[in-house]
Amino acid sequence: MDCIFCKIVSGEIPSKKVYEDEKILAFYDLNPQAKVHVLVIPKKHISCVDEIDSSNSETVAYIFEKIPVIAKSLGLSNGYRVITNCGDDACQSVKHLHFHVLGGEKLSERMA
Ligand code: DGP
Repeated sequence: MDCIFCKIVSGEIPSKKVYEDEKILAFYDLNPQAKVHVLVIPKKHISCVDEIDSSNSETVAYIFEKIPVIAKSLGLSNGYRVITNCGDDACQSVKHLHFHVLGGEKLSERMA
């Protein structure tokens, strides 16, 4: 499958990793939209939120257990935003489920 994030998981494309274990990977976004902007992804390909079901929701729950740990390690003690885009209307550009974790500064009140 021609998926950029699967290639980042395999190491074919380099990334600046902030957390990794057997199930998930977190790395800095190439085009940061906040002082701190990392992406948290499942290693196993899931295309977007639309594809979450009982076969993979455990991994998604695991990601949400790890996001606070990752945020703490990045020093985001004053809060952060978690965003996921799904499909064309949301401008999802990489079709591998990912959660943007944004912080390190006061973010806009607008989300869209
Ligand atoms: P989205 O629009 O929600 O699909 O966000 C995709 C994000 O992925 C976007 O903020 C830029 C980031 N991105 C795309 N290609 C790469 C890459 O090769 N490396 C890294 N680190 N980030 C990437």
